[in-house]
Amino acid sequence: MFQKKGPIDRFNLGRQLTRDANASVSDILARTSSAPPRTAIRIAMTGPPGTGKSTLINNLCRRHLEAGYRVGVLAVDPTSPFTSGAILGDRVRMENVCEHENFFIRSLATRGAHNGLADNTPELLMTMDCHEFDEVIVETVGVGQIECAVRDLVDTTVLVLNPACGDYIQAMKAWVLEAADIIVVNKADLPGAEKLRVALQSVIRVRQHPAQAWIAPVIKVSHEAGGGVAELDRLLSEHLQWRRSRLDPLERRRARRAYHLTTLVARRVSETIGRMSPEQLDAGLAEAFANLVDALR
Ligand SMILES: Nc1nc2c(ncn2[C@@H]2O[C@H](COP(=O)(O)OP(=O)(O)OP(=O)(O)O)[C@@H](O)[C@H]2O)c(=O)[nH]1
Ligand SMILES: [Mg+2]
Repeated sequence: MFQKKGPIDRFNLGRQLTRDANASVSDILARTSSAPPRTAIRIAMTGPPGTGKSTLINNLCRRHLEAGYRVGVLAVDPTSPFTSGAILGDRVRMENVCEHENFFIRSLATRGAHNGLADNTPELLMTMDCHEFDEVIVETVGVGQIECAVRDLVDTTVLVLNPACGDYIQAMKAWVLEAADIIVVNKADLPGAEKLRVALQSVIRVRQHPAQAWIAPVIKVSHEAGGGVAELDRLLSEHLQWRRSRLDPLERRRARRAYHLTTLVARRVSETIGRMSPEQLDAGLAEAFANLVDALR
C-alpha cells in the first residue's frame, strides 16, 4: 500500500491550502484541475470542546506514522476570539508527532461556515489527496446537526465524548449518535467513564438496525492511563473494510459531490445576499426573494 514517496512538499502544500481556504466560489469553479487519482483514508474526529480530540489524534497518528503512513491533520477551529489559542492548543497536543517527516498539520478557521467545517473543506481535502497522504484526519468541534455534515466527506466519523460532558449529552439528539461510526468515551481515567459507556451503548443497542448495518461500537480510551488507542485503530480498519464491502464507490462519490454542490450554492447565496442593496432587502419577502434569485443568475 505504501509506495515510496518523495518528501512532503510543505511549501507548496501550505500555499495551496491557503489558496483553497481563501478561494471564492468563482475561483473554485474556474479551476480546471481534475480530481486526484486516489483519495486518502479520511477520518473525522468530532465532539464538544476539550474532550481530548487533539490528544487522541496525536496518539493515533503516532501509531500510523510508525506503520509508515503519510498522515495529514486538518484542525478546524470555530472562528472565535480564542481561535489562536485553540490553534496553538492543537499543535501543543500534537507536538509528539509534529516533527515527523511524514506528518503535516494545518489549522483552519471556520470563517463563514457554520457547520463545524471550514468553508472550503472539500477543496482542502482534494489538495491533501494531491500530496499523496495515506490518511487525513479532520478535527471538528461541536455536536450540532450541521457538524454531522462532515460525514459526507469522510470514510469514518469518530465522536469523542468524555465523562465531563454530561450537559452536552443531555442536549444531544439521537441523530448525533447516529452520525457516528465509532463512539469514544475519552479520558476514561476520570470517574463516570464506564457509566457513560454503558449508557451510550444501551441507547445504540435499543435502536432498530437494518440487517448488516454497522452498529457503532462504544469504547473507552485514556491518554493518562494509556489504553484504548489500539482498539480504536482496530475498529477504524474494521469500519473501513465494512464500508468498502457494502458501499458502492460511485454512490460515495455522488454523495460527496452532492455535499460539495450544496456548500458552493450556500456560499454563492450568502455572497450574493451580501451584495444586495438595503432597498432590495427591505422589499416584501417575496420580492426580496425574487431579487435574490435574479441576482444569482
Ligand atoms: N484526564 C485526562 N485528560 C486528558 C486526556 N486526554 C486529554 N486530556 C486533557 O484534556 C485537555 C484537552 O485536550 P485536547 O486534546 O486539547 O482536547 P480537544 O478536544 O482537542 O480540545 P479543543 O480542540 O479545544 O476542542 C488537555 O488538558 C489534555 O491534557 C485523558 O485521557 N485523560
Ligand atoms: Mg483540539
